Amino acid sequence: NVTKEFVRGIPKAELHLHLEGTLEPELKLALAEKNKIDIGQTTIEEVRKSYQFDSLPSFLNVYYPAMNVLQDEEDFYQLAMAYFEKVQAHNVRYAELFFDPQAHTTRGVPFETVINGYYRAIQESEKFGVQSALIMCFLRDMSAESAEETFEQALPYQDKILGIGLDSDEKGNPPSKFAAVFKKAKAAGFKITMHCDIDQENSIEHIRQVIEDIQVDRIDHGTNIVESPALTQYAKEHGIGLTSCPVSNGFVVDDMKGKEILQLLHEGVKVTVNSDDPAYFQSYISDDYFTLSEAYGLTPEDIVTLAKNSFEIAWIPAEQKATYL
Ligand code: ES4
Ligand code: ZN
Repeated sequence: NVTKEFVRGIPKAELHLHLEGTLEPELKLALAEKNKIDIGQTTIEEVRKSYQFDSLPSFLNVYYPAMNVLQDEEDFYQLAMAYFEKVQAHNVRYAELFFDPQAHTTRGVPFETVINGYYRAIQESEKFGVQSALIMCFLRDMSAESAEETFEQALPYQDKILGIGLDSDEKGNPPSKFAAVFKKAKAAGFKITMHCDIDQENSIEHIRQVIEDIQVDRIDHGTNIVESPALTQYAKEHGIGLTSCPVSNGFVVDDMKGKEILQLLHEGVKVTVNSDDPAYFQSYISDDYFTLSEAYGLTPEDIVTLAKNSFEIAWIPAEQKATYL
């Protein structure tokens, strides 16, 4: 049977994690003090109490303002290093990490401050037994023009960015809104992924767009794909991975979507388990595996397949995958 120790012990890759979502209350308060930013709370308990959300918009309303405490390169470096230090115990061997440059550039923090801080940390992650890479996300509730500007800002740093993604509020912001900039990103050699959040309006149409029109390499969340046997079959045949986040799902839609995750897993679709925003959902990756397992009765084989999938759909060369599998 599946124990916490068993789940922790399995080597795994984390493929759906927002670096800004790793900001623990302790670091938030320390950076607020250092940078003289009033965040409205002064104790850990107060910060924790402010973490009340039952939907994506209510989560994002806590999430973005908190980022004000991130000001200089060292702050971004510290944030990412704290994550690597923490997930050592979870046996994370490889991590592809999202970051949101627009959440910082729009409040006056230069792009280079963000990328230099994060990149320095990922270069040092090996110290904690983790290899890592960065995925830059566009905020889909901002304009396509803003995404284009951000893409231009990223080009001089292309060697430091493995892939490009799309996150934030999906309502009214379909993948097609960003088709042009993702076409450019693909042509420039970036890997491509997009969030297709749980139970969105037009969920299946959004999933169809990312697969057929944008031709993504992966889909973040995307478990509504089970509603379309044709798209499910396509994802299976083409090895398009899904990065699901059960505990996060539980917060934003009150359903971990374990039934869908297991269905996809057993059909042979490369679905994975990830933590999304671990500081906010108080669940690091092994906890996500374990919580899902307890709620849906996963077998040890299910856990092993999920972990294997995480390396299989990672954006690393086949020779390197072989060393993890
Ligand atoms: C996010 Cl849970 C979630 N959904 C969409 N965008 C996000 N960015 C960070 N967490
Ligand atoms: Zn996410």
